[in-house]
Amino acid sequence: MIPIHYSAEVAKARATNAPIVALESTIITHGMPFPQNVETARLVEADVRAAGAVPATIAVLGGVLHVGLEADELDRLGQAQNVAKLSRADMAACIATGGTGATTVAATMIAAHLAGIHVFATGGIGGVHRGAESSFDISADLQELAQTPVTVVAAGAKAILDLPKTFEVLETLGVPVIAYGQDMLPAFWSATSDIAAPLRMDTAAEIARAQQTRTAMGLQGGQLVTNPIPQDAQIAAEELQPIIEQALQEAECQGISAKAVTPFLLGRIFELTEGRSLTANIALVRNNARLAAQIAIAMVK
Ligand code: PSU
Ligand code: MN
Repeated sequence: MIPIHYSAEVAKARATNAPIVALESTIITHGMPFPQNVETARLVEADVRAAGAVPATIAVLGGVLHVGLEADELDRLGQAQNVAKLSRADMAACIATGGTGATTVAATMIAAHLAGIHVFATGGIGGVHRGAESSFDISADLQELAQTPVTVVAAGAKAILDLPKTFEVLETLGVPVIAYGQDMLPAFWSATSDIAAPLRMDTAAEIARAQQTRTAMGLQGGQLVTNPIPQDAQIAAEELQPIIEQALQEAECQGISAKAVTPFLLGRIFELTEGRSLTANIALVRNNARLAAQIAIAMVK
């Protein structure tokens, strides 16, 4: 096993078998502007604590995998320039070469599993991009859900993606997609979509039991829990649609590709909505952190 550096709080939680919620760092470095990124990361950690669990924000700092960041480490990461965006393909190389990188959903799941953490909260997972039939751009997050046993709580897949194709691929990969408390899947900035949820669960205890049952059956992989953004924080899909179209067109004109696509789109949508997309994004991540804490608590019971 590679060495893992635990924050003081996470080390204590591990020693006492307290519930832990993993949190990713790409949302901090590539998903939100400074200073709202650091403020949000702190709020999300506080939400996990207030709900009775311990937050473990994950990143690679100077070649060392950190599970749980101290306050000063989080501050520095939130302001650092040129931080790598790490997924399954590049996390080991970053560690081996002494680099610093932020973990995406895929890389955070890998790290959480290495650290024995079963639940992880984020904003929205990556998925199948629009136009994937020619670009082949499908996030490594989807494959990770199929192989690593971590329950990921998100507000769905980001609405910049092709949502029907994203959920088709998840079904093909055998990933349980659970809507929390409603019949339809949420769509990140909007609480609902016109896609029926494959599974619905109304309690954290059921979600915890479902993951534990998969593991007991010897089934690989995690589950995606889609948690709708709170009603008062959502942005209507009809309102966002033209803005998403514009951002996508600009990305194409400017030749944005590979890892740069998602950060570019989120950044442009932030500008085009005059910050409202970020306000909604913050509300949904916090909401996901609270549900993830309840699931982590149910898992240790
Ligand atoms: N959730 C957010 N904002 C983000 C992300 C998630 O609210 O920026 C990040 C996650 O790290 C996710 C990544 O894994 O976006 C997807 O990137 P890509 O599409 O390149 O796989
Ligand atoms: Mn991609």
